[in-house]
Amino acid sequence: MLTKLLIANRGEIAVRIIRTARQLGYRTVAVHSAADANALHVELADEAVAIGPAPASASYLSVEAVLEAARKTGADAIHPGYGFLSENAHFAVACKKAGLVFIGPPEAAIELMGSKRRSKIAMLQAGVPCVPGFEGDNASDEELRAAAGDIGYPLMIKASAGGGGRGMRLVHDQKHLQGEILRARSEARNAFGDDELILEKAMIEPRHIEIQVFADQHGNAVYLGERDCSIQRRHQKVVEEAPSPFMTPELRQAMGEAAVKAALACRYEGAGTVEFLVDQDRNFYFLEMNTRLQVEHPVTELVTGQDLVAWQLAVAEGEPLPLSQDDIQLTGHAIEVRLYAEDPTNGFTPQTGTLHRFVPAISDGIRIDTGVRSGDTITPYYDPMLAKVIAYGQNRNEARRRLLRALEDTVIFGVTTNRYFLSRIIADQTFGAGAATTAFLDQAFAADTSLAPAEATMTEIALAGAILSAGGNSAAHWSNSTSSAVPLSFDIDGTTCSVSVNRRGHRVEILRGEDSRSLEIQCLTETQMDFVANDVRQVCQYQRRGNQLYLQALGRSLCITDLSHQPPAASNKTSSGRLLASMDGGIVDVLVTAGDEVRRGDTLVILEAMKMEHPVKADRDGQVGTVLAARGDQVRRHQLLVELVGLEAKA
Ligand code: MV4
Repeated sequence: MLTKLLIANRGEIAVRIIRTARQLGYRTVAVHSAADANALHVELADEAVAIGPAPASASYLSVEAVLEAARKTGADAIHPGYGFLSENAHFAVACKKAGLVFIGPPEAAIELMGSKRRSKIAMLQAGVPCVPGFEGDNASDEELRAAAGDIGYPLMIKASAGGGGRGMRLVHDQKHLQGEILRARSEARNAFGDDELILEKAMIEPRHIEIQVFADQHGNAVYLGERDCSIQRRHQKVVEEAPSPFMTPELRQAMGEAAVKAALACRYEGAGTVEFLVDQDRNFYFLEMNTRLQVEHPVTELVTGQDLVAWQLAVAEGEPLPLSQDDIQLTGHAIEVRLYAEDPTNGFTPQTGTLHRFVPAISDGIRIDTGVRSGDTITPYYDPMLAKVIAYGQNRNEARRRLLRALEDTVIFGVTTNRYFLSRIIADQTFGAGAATTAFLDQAFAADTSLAPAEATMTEIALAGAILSAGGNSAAHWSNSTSSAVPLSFDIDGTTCSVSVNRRGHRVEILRGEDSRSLEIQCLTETQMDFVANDVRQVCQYQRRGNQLYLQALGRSLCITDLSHQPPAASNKTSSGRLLASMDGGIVDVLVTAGDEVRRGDTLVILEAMKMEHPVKADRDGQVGTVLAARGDQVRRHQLLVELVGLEAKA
């Protein structure tokens, strides 16, 4: 019986594996690079071992460092997750040599499926339909040219050692063949150290549908339905769903049985995914087999009700598969999107920075697998995936609706993400009709309007103006008295705005040139504003950090920089050290006691008035002398609440 599992991975998949392992009673060991010392997966594991510096090559990809961590902690099994060492046959062998159970298939299966040429030959022998092509052993340019004549055009040149779209070139006609062969060869040599090439008939606008298979150590193998992964960007899957909207029960059975044949043909054990291309006439062709648990496995878990990591551990323990083929039922629909720290408006470049606030929108039918939390630094060392947002529904539209809402409601402040791009895909009509093929993003998706939101609307500008004009200490500004117009200028996602803000009690009017908007502020806390605009009550989330305002409203996330150079509250006024109630109200909370050291800007007391919370902040550094307020007190305007001592208060 295995008792201690080392997870040789990071981020959301490490967190996810630890979650199941703990539920099943395993002790867990995390490994981490120097950059991940405070990462969530490290905190959740029972033990954690630093295995090297930030670069993956010196940490998560270091076989020696991972095995040393297993030895040090007495782990008896290693789960590789996906990526990193998960499909490295040498690593699987090294684990076994070290007396460790590798949670994955036998190295022979990893080895075979790592070669497009050899795996295709094995599949053809097993009776699995493959894309028509040529798989000569280390074929020369001449042999490839001769074979191309038989295949016809367009055709695909693929690196045998490639995968996931790497080392693949589409050739439209004979004229370009030789040049593309030379380029494919050198690309393969550089990327994989192996320049063997195969040829395939190119399928036009196929769907990418993959079958989840599982096999145990007793010769059993089953399929657990399919996942449609046709929406890809440069061979990166963007949206995955189960079941496929293109599937029929007959096709599912035929593809499932072919996938099981593939698994049995290579004496597979554990979780595997057989990828197929499916044409418009529902003919399907073997593409490749992934010998790991895939990123997108949660959609299968949701429609089958099975925990695939639990299955992996059961199979590794030598147990038979938990279910027979007849026991496996598909219910409902699940759709997953990958939330990335990348900027769709700038070539999807990876983004780094501090995730000031990250609040996943967990709700009915929503699962969010993440390895990050508020305050984390997003570094440039690893895949910039922040989370997978997976929605489940009784049908596809319910899943779609829930996913859209979850995307809009997830609070993300501090790092640019592809959230808006994702929500445009899920809202798109072609996607909604289940008609997206692998050509969708390139052809059917209006990139210009979908990569980034349009310019900030006047309502968003008004929200920003209302919050910024509340100033650092909103209490000092939200007075009942009529105040003069407050001029503000700020940058809102690249647009510079100059506005004037008129406040009268709850009501705020924001003027920008000829444009104006009125809002009624219903409730204002440090993180949320409830407001009424055009008689419609709404809510926005926000966070102020210095002159930055992060604002999330109406499903959009905005970053505003206050350019007003307003003198910070109380910076140039004499600081009395006597903190008064700015209006009649009730004391919600007192956060300090006599003797506490405080800094200027620290919130000492929360006052509630006009259904708004108003933090009463220290107007200078000092020590709390007397606290004259207590939670629940009703206080009058200008009543003394707290008196600071220490630094010489100016007269
Ligand atoms: C193909 C293909 C069409 N014809 N092979 C291989 C790796 C996988 N990620 C994509 N692969 C494809 N192989 C033949 N013979 C179409 C794909 C394909 C694809 C190709 C280009 C752009 C996006 C794509 C998305 C899914 C599948």
